Amino acid sequence: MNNFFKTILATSAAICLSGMAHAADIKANIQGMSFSPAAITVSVGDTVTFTNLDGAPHTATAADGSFTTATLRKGKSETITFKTDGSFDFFCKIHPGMKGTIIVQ
Ligand SMILES: [Cu+2]
Repeated sequence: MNNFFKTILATSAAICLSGMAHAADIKANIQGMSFSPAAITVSVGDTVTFTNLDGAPHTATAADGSFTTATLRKGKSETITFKTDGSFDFFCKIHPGMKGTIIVQ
């Protein structure tokens, strides 16, 4: 790699880091047929990574349709980015009794 591309890469990384400074990734497990935690508060721009620890497949799907994970099998994760504020109820499409709420502020 020549120095020109090294400079471009370093600059890109710096811009990326400064832009991401306040974004957090919140971990949410799906375990024992429930979301843990079931109530999650994040800031606009944050991500939530859902990881299914159950043998049963699950999704995390917004009641208003604004987001959904794929069907997550055991050990699989998916990360959702929250770009708008509000309160978002979510559930598992396969087990609709599993519920949670994400508050984006
Ligand atoms: Cu489920």
